[in-house]
Amino acid sequence: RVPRAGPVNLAESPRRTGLCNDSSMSTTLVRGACPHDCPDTCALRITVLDGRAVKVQGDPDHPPTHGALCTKVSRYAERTYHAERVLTPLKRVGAKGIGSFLPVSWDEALRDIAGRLRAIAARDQQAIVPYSYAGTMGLVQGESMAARFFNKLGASRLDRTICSSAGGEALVATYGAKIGMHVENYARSKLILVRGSNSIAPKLHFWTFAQQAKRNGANLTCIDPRKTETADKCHQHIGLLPGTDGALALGIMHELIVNDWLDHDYIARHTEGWMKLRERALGWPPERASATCGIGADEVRSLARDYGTIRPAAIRLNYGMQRVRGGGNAARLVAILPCLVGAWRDAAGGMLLSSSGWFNAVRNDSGLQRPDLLGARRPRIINMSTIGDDLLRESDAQLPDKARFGPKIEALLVYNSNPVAVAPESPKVVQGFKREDLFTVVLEHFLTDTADHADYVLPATTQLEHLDVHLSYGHTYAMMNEAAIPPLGQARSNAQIFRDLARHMGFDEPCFADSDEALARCALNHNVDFAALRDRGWVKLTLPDAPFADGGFATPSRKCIIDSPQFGVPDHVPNYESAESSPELARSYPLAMISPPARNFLNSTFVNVKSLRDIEVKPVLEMHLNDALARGIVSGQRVRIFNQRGSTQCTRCS
Ligand SMILES: Nc1nc2c(c(=O)[nH]1)N[C@H]1C(S)=C(S)[C@@H](COP(=O)(O)OP(=O)(O)OC[C@H]3O[C@@H](n4cnc5c(=O)[nH]c(N)nc54)[C@H](O)[C@@H]3O)O[C@H]1N2
Ligand SMILES: Nc1nc2c(c(=O)[nH]1)N[C@H]1C(S)=C(S)[C@@H](COP(=O)(O)OP(=O)(O)OC[C@H]3O[C@@H](n4cnc5c(=O)[nH]c(N)nc54)[C@H](O)[C@@H]3O)O[C@H]1N2
Ligand SMILES: [Mo]
Repeated sequence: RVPRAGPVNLAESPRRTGLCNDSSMSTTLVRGACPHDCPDTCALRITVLDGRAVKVQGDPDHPPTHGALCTKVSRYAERTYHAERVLTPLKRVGAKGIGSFLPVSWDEALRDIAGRLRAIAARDQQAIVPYSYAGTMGLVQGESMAARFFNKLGASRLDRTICSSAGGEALVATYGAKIGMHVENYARSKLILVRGSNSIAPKLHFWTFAQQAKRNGANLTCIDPRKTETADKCHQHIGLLPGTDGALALGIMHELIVNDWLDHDYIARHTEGWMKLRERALGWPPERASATCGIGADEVRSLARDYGTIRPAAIRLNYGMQRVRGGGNAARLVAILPCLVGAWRDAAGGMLLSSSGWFNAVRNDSGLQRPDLLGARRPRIINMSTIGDDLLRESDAQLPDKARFGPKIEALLVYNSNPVAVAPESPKVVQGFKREDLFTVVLEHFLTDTADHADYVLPATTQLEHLDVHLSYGHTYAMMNEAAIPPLGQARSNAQIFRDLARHMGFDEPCFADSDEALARCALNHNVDFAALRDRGWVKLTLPDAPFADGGFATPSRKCIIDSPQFGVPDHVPNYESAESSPELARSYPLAMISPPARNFLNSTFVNVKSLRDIEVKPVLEMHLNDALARGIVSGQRVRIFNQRGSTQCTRCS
């Protein structure tokens, strides 16, 4: 008999059901999915002992997860049972921002919130704004009941632009959708260019495949301004200046043309508009690319030689490189490269930025989100990245139609996001959230910087406490997340909270009564067998191994679009405030700064988990030794990082 508190032998537990009971050990093994904003979307196995989740592990049977989790998510139970969890509805008693609240009943909170929203909606529904992102990427606890609620209400819509819009648009313009290689196939590549992606830190699962390839003799090159942990483990590191990936791609194209390393047959049959780009690329000899990118001309030449001659050649692109002014153009140029050399002919060749578009065939967004509830109304769209400015805007009804913002924002409902910590131009965001005439409701696990500014904080369940269905932007499996434990305290799932709010608002369409399970069943169409998904925990999409070996992109012509009707031929577009675009400013502020994610946090999530905080210790600045010496800055010294727009403080690490 296994001791009750002892380790659970996963290998001996039944695997075939979503919920596996083994009463002799009083343990349950539950299938889950990692909810976080990361391409890996791991399959989880949660061990529940006497009703308490004691262990969160990676599922060894799910190929992309292969039994491994990142440090953060392996501590997910520590986060769920954290002493600071918000477990009752809270009502503000002090000034906005200080986080002073008193517990209230659900009934009181819901009645009061519904009353406030009804009063605002009676003036203008668009004065109410939802604010959400990818705190959970679940289809049920993301935009399901919440979307129905806001559609019925006629609230402003939110454009969710904070992370990946430029790269996503680039893929859609080039391939017709956000589609790419199967991540597993990198294991068989012979050349891998890791571009704008610190693969070891945020998404260790791609890295496992890259390492397999490396053991089989593949050449790994990291293209990143920073010498990351990933760069250290690649054969080559190309340390280009931030925002110059487009110039590097053009320089590579130049070399592919003059050395005739092009796949003319693939270009002729599967691309549109190459001749125009060819002409542009001929203006980018390695010397010009090297001057723009701040690297050696030889580096451009040897990179082009590798890319033009080694097969299979794969590119792993990530969102790090598209958060600059020319990011969309650069992502398009990189996405065109595999078509020029015919890399797509191999299953282990091509590129991957996002795989989320493969799921377009199985999603049922209109059934889940019910845009029909809007009727003929077309509410304005608020860009989540400008929320600071927008919260500070007055109504401008006197302006001509086109310039109009519409009604002043009077209410914000925040879920799955922490805008006060993550939205750009924080001082404005904070000032906006502090407005006494703004009514703010935050659905949260913790008193985040945003929750501190709320009128009501509503306790939300974590991934261990609710049911959900997940897709991925890094692999091609649909995933199931079963509730492993009952909700803690008075926590309710996001979907439940919006269901309750809908009832209090008097929304009586039957769709507002759908349970979380009904929403999960509705999220995917008949192309996914829900019973199989539940049974196994995941279902792999049926896709060809080498999806574009013979063209077949998702564009109307089935070709890769180089000359886009909407955007023309892609070009290198210099970054704002770079030496190229504003030499004056660049003289005053000659250093470029980028802020990649912390390895042990997930954006602002997990920052309060002590074991992870202990690893991160404090925010650090990494800088080149020469730049530090020139300024007399030594290791461990506190430094101020500033430009004309703001400043922050960090400790310089070695
Ligand atoms: N541990 C951890 N993992 C995470 C996250 C986290 O916060 N922590 N966040 C998650 C989220 S939301 C996202 S979007 C992804 C982000 O993960 P990625 O998409 O990989 O993006 P970043 O980590 O922001 O940047 C990756 C690398 O891009 C480099 N980079 C910056 N600018 C440029 C450039 O102009 N050109 C090139 N070539 N490289 C550049 C940075 O130095 C960095 O090493 O990670 C997810 N995973
Ligand atoms: N300072 C800073 N700013 C950033 C980034 C950064 O790393 N640092 N990263 C940038 C990027 S790439 C992105 S994608 C965005 C990310 O911005 P956000 O999507 O806002 O990400 P997080 O900061 O992780 O905040 C997510 C919040 O959702 C909550 N949450 C998680 N699950 C649930 C749930 O089931 N229900 C409810 N109600 N809440 C839940 C978490 O507790 C957390 O507070 O930020 C961008 N801005
Ligand atoms: Mo992100």
